[in-house]
Amino acid sequence: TATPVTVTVTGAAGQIGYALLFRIASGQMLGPDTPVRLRLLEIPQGVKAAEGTAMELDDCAFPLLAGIDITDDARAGFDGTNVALLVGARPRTKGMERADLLEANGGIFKPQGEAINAVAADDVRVLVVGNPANTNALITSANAPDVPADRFTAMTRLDHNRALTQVARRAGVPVDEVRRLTIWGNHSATQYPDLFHVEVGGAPAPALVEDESWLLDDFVPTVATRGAAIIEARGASSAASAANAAVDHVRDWVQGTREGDWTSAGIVSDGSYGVPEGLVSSFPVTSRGGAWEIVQGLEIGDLSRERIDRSVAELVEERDAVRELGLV
Ligand code: NAX
Repeated sequence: TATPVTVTVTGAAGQIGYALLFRIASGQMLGPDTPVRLRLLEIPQGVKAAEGTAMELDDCAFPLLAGIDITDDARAGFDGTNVALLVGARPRTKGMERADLLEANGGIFKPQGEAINAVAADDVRVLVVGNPANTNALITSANAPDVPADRFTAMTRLDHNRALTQVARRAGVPVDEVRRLTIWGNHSATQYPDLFHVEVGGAPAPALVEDESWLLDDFVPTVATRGAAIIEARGASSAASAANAAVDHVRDWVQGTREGDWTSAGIVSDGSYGVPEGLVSSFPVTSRGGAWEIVQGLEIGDLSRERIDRSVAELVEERDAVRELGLV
C-alpha cells in the first residue's frame, strides 16, 4: 500500500476546517489511492473543538485516513508535511485598518512560514486560504527561503468557481461546458474575472462580453461581492464552498488540470502580463507534473488591462505595507 501523504490544516476547528477535513479524509483531494495523515493545527483555545472534529473523523471510518494529530505548536503541525492548507487567520474586525489587519496576520503567517521552512517535507505544497490570502502567502513564502517560491499559493478558486456558475447561467449551459475563464489579481473586491477568452461548449463566446453593462454592472460585481452576499443570506461566511475550492485547487495542482482548459490560482508572479515579479497574484494557470504554469500569450484588451492593473496596484500596496512592517 502507498505511504500516507501528510496534510496539515490550520484553523482546523473553524467553519472551513469543518467542511474541509471530511473531504480530504474521504480521498476527494488526493485521489482514491492515496492514504492521508491529518495534522490539525489550532491555537490553544481551538484545540478542544478540533479534538471533537477528530472524533467525528474517526467515526466516519474512512479507509484512507491513516491517522490524526492535533497540536497548537507550528513545528509539530508542519513536521514532515506534504500539503499545508493555511486556513486559520485573523479576521478583520470593526474599525480595523488594513495595516492592523496585515500586521495581525503577519503574526500568524511569519512563524508558520519559518516552521514550514524548518520542518516540512521537501515536496511541501502550500495553499493559503486565510485572508488577506495573497499577501499572507507572500509573507509565508518570504519566511521560508529554503522552499521554492512556486510552492506557495493563494486561493482564488472559489472566485473562479463562482464565476463559472454565473457564466453557465447566463449562457444556459451546464457548468462543465464553460472553459478558459480567469480570475486576475487579488482575492478581494478588486479581483477581475475575465470572460474575454471563455469558451462555451468548445466554442468562443463573444456574446458574453458584447453586453458591457451586463459584464461590468452585473457579472463582475456579482462575483467580486459574492462573499458579502453569502454572509448576508447565511449569517456566516462561505464555508463549504471555500472548502470545496481548496479541494479543487490542491487536486488540480497534484493531479493536473484538464486538457483544453485552465483554472485560476494565486501564484508568485514571474513578471507575466506585466504583474511585478514576486507578487502573489491570480493568473490563468494549468498544472502538469505537480507544478503550476501561467497560460501565456493571451491578448489583453484595454478594459481587462485597466481592471488587472487596478487589482495588482492593490497587491503592490499590500506588499509595501508588509515590507514596512518587516514581514517580508
Ligand atoms: P473561522 O473563524 O470559523 O475559523 C478560523 C479558525 O482559525 C479558528 O478555529 C481559529 O481558532 C483558528 N486560528 C486562528 N489563528 C490561528 C493560528 N495562528 N493557527 C492555527 N489556527 C488559527 O473562519 P473560517 O470561516 O473557517 O475562515 C477562515 C479564513 O478563510 C478566514 O480568514 C476567511 O476570511 C478566509 N476565507 C477565504 C476565502 C478565499 O476564497 N480565499 C473564502 C472563504 C473565507 O472567507
